[in-house]
Amino acid sequence: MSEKIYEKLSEAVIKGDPDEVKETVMEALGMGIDPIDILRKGLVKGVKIVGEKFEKGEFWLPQLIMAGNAMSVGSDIVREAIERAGGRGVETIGRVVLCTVQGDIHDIGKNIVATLLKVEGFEVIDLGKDVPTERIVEKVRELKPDILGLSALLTTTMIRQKEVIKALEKEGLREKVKVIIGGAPTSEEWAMEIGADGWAPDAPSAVRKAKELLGILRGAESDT
Ligand code: B1M
Repeated sequence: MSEKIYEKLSEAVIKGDPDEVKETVMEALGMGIDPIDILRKGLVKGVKIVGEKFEKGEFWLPQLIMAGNAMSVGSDIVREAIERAGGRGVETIGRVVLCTVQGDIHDIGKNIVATLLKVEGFEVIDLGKDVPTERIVEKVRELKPDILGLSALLTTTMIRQKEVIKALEKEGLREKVKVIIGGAPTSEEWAMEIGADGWAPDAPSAVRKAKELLGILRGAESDT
C-alpha cells in the first residue's frame, strides 16, 4: 500500500504537478506514513529521476523548474508535519547558522536539514540561498554559532564552501565555529580537503554530525 503512494508521489514530482503532490502528501500523512519516508521514498526519488532526465537531455529547464516547484510544495508540507510532531520547547542544544552558498539557489535540501535540526532541538538561523561569503562571515562574527552549515548543489558552487572556510581563517573565526558541509556534489573527501569539520550525505546524518561535533553524540553512535 505504502509502495503505491511513494510511486504516486514520485510521479507527481516528475510531472511537476504541485496540486497532485500536495494531495498525495496529505493522503500519505493521513495514512500515518513517517514524513521522512514520504520525503526519501517518494519526493526525493522523483526529483532524482528528474535530475537524471535533465542530465541526459530528456528533460529541459522548464521541466526542472516545474519539478523543483512541485518538490518545494511537498517538502514544505512534510517539514510542517515534522515540526508539529517535534513540538520542541524553548531550550536549545546549540546554535546553527545555515545557508546555501553564493551563486546557488537550490534550497530544498538545505530547508530539510534546517527542519530536522530544529526538531532535534537546535536553534537554526537560516540565511537563505545564494548567500555571499562576506555575509556568512559577518553572521558568524555577529551570531557566534556553534555550527555553520554550508549547502552547495552545483559543482561550480561547492568551491564557495572552501572560500568561506578560508575567509573564516583570515578573520580569525575558524577556531570558534564547527563547519559542516553538504549537498549532492560534495563528499567526505571534499570536506577533508577544504578543512571542514564534517560532511553529511543527508539531513538525518547532518543532525547526527552536528550532535557529534558538539559532544552530544559519540562517534560510534553516530554511525548507527
Ligand atoms: Co538544479 N541542478 N539547476 N535546479 N537541480 C541539479 C543540482 C543537477 C545535478 C541536475 C542534473 O543535471 N542532473 C545540476 C547540477 C550539475 C552540476 O553541478 N554538476 C543542476 C543544474 C545544472 C541547474 C541549473 C544550472 C540549470 C540551468 O539553469 N541550466 C540551475 C542552477 C541555478 C543556480 O543555482 N544558480 C538549476 C536550477 C534548479 C531549479 C531552480 C529549477 C530547482 C531548484 C529549486 C529549489 O531548490 N528551490 C532545481 C532542482 C530541483 C534540481 C534537482 C533536480 C533536485 C535538487 C533537489 O532539490 N533534490 C537536482 C538533481 C539532483 O540533485 N539529483 C538539480 C532533493 C533534495 C532533498 O536533495 O538538495 O541533494 P539535496 O539535499 C539533500 C542532501 O544533499 C543533503 O541533505 C539533503 C536532504 O537529505 N544536504 C546537506 C543538502 N545540503 C546539506 C547541507 C548539510 C548537510 C547535508 O550541512 C550543512
